[in-house]
Amino acid sequence: MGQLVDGVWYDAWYDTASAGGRFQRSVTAYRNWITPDGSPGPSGEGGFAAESGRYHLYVSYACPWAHRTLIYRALKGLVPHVDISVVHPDMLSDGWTFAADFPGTTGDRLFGLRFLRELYLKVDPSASGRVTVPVLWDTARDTIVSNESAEIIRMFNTAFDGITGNRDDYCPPDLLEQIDAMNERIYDRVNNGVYKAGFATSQAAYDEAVHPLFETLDWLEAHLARNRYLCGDRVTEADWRLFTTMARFDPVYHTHFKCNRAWLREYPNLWGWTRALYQWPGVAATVHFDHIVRHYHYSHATINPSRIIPINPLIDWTEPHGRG
Ligand SMILES: N[C@@H](CCC(=O)N[C@@H](CS)C(=O)NCC(=O)O)C(=O)O
Repeated sequence: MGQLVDGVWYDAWYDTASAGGRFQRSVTAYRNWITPDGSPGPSGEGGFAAESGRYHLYVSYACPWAHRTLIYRALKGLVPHVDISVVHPDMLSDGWTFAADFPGTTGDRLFGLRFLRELYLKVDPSASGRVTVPVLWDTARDTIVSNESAEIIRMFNTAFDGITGNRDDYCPPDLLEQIDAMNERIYDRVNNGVYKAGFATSQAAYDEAVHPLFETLDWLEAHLARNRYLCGDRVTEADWRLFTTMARFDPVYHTHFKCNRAWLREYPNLWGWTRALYQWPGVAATVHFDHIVRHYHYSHATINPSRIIPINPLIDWTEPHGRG
């Protein structure tokens, strides 16, 4: 775990002391968009036209943000068009690496690099900042298109439709406002809320994160009693964004991140909804519990210095979800 400062790698854990024990997620650096014709998207610059085989996605199977992009790659028929490299689940003093001695890892399939940071340094030899997954790489311009999962899934939703013929829309214009509002509520309190609770190094910071997290899970439980999906009767982006956090809840966040007022499986509606999404065609193959459980427990030495990987509850993900 570390970061780049003027092109040099420093091995250091998150600095929470300067913020009263609070974990503060840093701002994403690359914000360009792939579009059907290469015109610029809502941020960044243009020149990234959708083409089969041109883009490469760097992911960790453990990471909930990278997981969103893998789900969209599966749902939108992008598997034959956007190839992937999968990092090793252990994120230690060198950050994410391309070591390939864990099942499912691929090494760096484009350049044979050893460390993910070397990819960032290819774009800017004096780069500063965190080296995160996912990274969407452009093999034509040899640069990073985006390392912001929220935006990668928005572009995957439509940019390649002319190539794949897949017009499934998880962000339909009539629901956009509702989806954005749902995302905002859930990002801060749940997706990032579990991290804020888990990485907190003061009681106050933990309390500030964990109560809103469970208030939101309670609210979601009631909401899903009345609604099949988060924004009504259609699966939307809001569902996929929440799903990757819920899939990790009982195996990791409950115990490792101290989000333990309740288990996900104690919420009948939320747990049924999570299973319904897990059982959605193509999704189960994107979920790799071995990477998930290994990554968090082995990498976060400040939380789990013994690096013991816990036994974990036996969870039946294939149990019928009963949600119609
Ligand atoms: N804003 C980014 C966040 C990605 C992110 O934080 N990824 C984590 C893995 S779960 C990471 O690579 N962390 C490495 C670090 O912070 O040094 C996104 O959603 O794409």
